[in-house]
Amino acid sequence: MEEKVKSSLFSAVQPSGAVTIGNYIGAIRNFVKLQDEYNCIYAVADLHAITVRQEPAVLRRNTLELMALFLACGIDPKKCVLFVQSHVPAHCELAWVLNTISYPGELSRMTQFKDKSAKHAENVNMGLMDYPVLMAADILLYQAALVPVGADQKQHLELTRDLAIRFNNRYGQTFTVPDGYILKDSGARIMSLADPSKKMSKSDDNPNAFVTMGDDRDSILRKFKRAVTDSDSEIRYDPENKPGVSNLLTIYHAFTGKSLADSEREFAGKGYGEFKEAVGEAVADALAPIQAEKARLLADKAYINSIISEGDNAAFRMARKTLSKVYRKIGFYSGE
Ligand code: AQP
Repeated sequence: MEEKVKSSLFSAVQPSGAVTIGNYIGAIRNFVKLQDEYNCIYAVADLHAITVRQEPAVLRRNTLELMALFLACGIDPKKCVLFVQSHVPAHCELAWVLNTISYPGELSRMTQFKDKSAKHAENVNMGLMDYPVLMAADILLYQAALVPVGADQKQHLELTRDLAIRFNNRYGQTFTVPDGYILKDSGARIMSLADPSKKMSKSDDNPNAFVTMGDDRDSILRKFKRAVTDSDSEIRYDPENKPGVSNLLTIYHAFTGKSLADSEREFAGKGYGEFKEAVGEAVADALAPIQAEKARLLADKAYINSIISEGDNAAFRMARKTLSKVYRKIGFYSGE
């Protein structure tokens, strides 16, 4: 029987802080769902993380922790390629080539560049502006047909497509032009608990704005208790008029699997206090086994290092193949 060729899919998470439940709901838990159906390539994006100033020891620790979290959440290294971005030099090499077909105008228009430049006004560096070109290199190196990203990364994916098409038009068919992959029910954009008009971010200055995957039960309950809601008392999913309550309902739905409508019914007539406590309990219950597994894995650093090393090697080979093709197409002398 003819075996169906699986499409390739690439995604990455930055080790730029403690991973939040936003990263989990929007990205990591979907990575797990996709691993049987696609050739999945997942990276810890440390090259991206340094576009914002990082403490070296913390960056190193966050990289290991993120790898352990990927594994604890159920990403299976036998099914996926799991690696550290800076260990595969082709990412920087292809980004350089793509820079020569990218324009400052299109990069300075990116919402994330504008947001992060405003937030890190003391460190508006070229890497921050070039972030989407490196992201394009990440995706195109693996000829990924699909990229599962949260709604916040859509604009960057659009640029990746533009660069792939621009390169292919100039040098002949080289890159697969990727599509965004929005899983049914995964469009969720988790918002800040302190300001539900902003997305939840691991680098938020206010630690009450986010819940990390490593927070203990007491911190989780406390953060949900303080979550901003509204002066009304109805528990109803209505993101426009009730963004705080809707965000909590989305989180409850994501961690319990109960539909939004069932969740609304469950809390009908109940107060915000009781509702927030139930959301906190549901999140703490869901995170407990992941936290225990992560701690178990971190106690065996040699095992995590062996997974990284295998993933690095596999990624290196795949990336090299595309990069060699690119170098040939643009006319770099190979000595042959
Ligand atoms: N709040 C969110 N809701 C849903 N999905 C989210 N993602 C991030 N925040 C949310 C998704 O997580 C993946 C990894 O993101 P990243 O670490 O590469 O960068 P990011 O999008 O910039 O995430 P953060 O938490 O906001 O990091 P910092 O604060 O360092 O910039 C992506 O697929 C993203 O869509």
